[in-house]
Amino acid sequence: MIRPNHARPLLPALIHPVVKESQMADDKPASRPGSFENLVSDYGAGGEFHQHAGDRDDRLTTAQGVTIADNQNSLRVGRNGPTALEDFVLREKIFHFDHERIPERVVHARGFGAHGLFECTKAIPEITRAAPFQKEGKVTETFVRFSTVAGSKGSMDLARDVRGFATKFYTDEGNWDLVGNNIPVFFIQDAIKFPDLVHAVKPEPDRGFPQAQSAHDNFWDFISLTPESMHMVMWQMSDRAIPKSFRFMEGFGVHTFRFVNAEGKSSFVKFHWKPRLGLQSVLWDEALKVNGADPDRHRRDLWEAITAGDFPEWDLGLQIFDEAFADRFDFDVLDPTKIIPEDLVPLTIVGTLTLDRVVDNFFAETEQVAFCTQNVIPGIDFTNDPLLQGRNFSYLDTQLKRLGSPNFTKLPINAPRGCPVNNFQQDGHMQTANPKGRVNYEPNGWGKGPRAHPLEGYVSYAVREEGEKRRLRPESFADHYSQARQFFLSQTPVEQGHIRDALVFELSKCQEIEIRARIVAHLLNIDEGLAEAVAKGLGLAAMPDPAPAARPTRTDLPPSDALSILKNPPPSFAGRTVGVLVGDGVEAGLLSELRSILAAEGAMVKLVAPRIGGVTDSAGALHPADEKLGGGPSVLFDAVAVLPGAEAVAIAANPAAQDFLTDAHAHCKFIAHHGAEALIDACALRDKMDEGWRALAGTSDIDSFVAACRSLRHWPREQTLGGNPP
Ligand code: HDD
Repeated sequence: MIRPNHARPLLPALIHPVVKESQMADDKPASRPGSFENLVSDYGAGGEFHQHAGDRDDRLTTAQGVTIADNQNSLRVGRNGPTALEDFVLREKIFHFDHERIPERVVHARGFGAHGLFECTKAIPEITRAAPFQKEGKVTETFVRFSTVAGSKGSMDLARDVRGFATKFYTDEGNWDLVGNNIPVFFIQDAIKFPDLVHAVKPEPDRGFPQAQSAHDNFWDFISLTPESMHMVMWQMSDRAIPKSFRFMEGFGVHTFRFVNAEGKSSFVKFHWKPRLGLQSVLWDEALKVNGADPDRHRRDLWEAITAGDFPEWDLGLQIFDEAFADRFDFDVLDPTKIIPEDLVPLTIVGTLTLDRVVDNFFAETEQVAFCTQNVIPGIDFTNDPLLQGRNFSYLDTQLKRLGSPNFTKLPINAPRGCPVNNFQQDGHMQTANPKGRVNYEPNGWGKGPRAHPLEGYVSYAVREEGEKRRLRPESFADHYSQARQFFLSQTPVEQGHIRDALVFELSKCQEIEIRARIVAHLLNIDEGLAEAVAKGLGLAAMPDPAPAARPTRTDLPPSDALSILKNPPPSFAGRTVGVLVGDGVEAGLLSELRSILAAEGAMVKLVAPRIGGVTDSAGALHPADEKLGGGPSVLFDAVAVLPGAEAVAIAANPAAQDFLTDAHAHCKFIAHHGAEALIDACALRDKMDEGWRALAGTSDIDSFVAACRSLRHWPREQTLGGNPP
């Protein structure tokens, strides 16, 4: 229903009262909306300020709704006199500004969120009564927030770090939060160690640095004394910790959860998000450079993809198993430092998540969204994973600190949708509900208000528990090395090399030789070859003894292809971008063919040119540039093409162009070129042009270039580049 009096006001637009008649806005010549004249502050001859008057709905007001006459000058006594304390417009504005900040998240401070939909593609009512999985085609609204863990809100996106992947499902039976990461295991087995882990990775307390980095003494000191972290460390040192963007990474619920069906029967479940675009990471040298060129790389990528209508999708895969499997599995399914290989329990795909809407306001949604692992719905239950049990306490607690009131659940981003919210929780800071009537307790004799519903309400799974109350870690959690080794051995040689290099890099930032040696001592329990290569890379004077292991015998587990990124190449080059370095006179036909073949693949072209205004092609058409040369280095693209046209000589002499090509080569990218001989020579790359380089003459060359790009990088080149010897 449209309320009366809501139409636009009929009053003529008011003219600013202090403006002299001769300076009234109406006297000015009409100017283009958005033009300089309309936007810039304007002073009258007497020094008074005026803005153009607008409709009533456009008027600037105080928080009390009072129209503001002048938003540029505070109320002053005399021409150069003091500011009056009674200036409520000034005071209110500054007061609110002074209180804009809320505490950033203690971990996962830097994040980026988007709205989406989860569609069930395979109903599993026999396994769980959870609402999103009851019917094929059922759609549930979601909000996802991706994040880095260690850095503060303003840190850079390409830190080497775990990524958060938190999903809020607004189901018709309440909100369910799946608060996961892009790595399926965790550093510690018990929540009591979490504050120490986080203190160790965050900037060191005396000096306040390093920011968003694990490469420092405190982190590796803690890790070296926490053998249970070894499996996670292998993942963290792998390319998983430097994803190309959020769109190209997996997500995991990490813990074993319970599903419970309508008959009260329970199964165990692990959650996996599988990106439809496949997995992709950057190289470490790229990460360092991307952080300089575009510290917002990941958030910009997601924003651009969604606003362009290229909605990223993830399939939700479940590993469902019962007590019998749990009993015969080599590890404890309650240990969050362990996976269950997909080869043992394959994924059942039950639905697809599509992120299709960016937020309207970053603070209101991405910052205020409050994920809590304890937010579960009927059909989903916890297990006794000691990390999960501790998380269930921590998240609710932290939201109160962060958002300042127990009423954070009423914020639109946190409020359930599609189901009623009825209870007698009342009052508190920033209460927005205004319940009517006398009844605020239950049970009551007035016959009013909501009552508990034993049949449809949430019922915890009636698991039998017994035992002595003790502080202990079960023996079944004791093997810290077998799965770390399995992960390492499941990687391709290229990926193994990256793990080695990452360890050498990180440990070389530790000033204490003792800490470096302790980590190498652990690596000896994982893979002797890796330990030796890292020791050599660090220049360790002597090989340490292997770290004393809680369980000395390591099991040799079969490698699992699902653990490698490179063994699971993307289905196509869709969603990727080719950076094309162009100059005036670029051959028109070639550029347009390249664009259309890439568009057919679902990929994009971005033009990098000496001038942001663009270049004129051989047919005289102007192509505005997406990036100015120097502002769009090749690290921002998945592959490059160099088509300098008539500007070949000038471009060859340009250091930014040389970096563009040299880096593309060093990062094993596919490189298409036409008329770029001068630049190739300036970079001394002529002798190094391998299969990854493609000369473009006609359409068939472009086809084969795009086909090659599907494998994302020409990895054999890496061996020819030097760097740390294996
Ligand atoms: Fe946590 C935030 C994921 C262990 C305590 N965590 C947070 C976020 C993600 C995770 C994705 C960001 C949510 C958002 O975007 O707002 N955390 C994990 C995973 C863990 C894990 C996958 C291990 C399996 N976390 C963990 C433990 C504790 C916490 C053991 C404490 C005992 N986590 C928090 C927190 C945060 C948080 C302090 C900070 C901000 C927030 O909760 O909302 O409560």
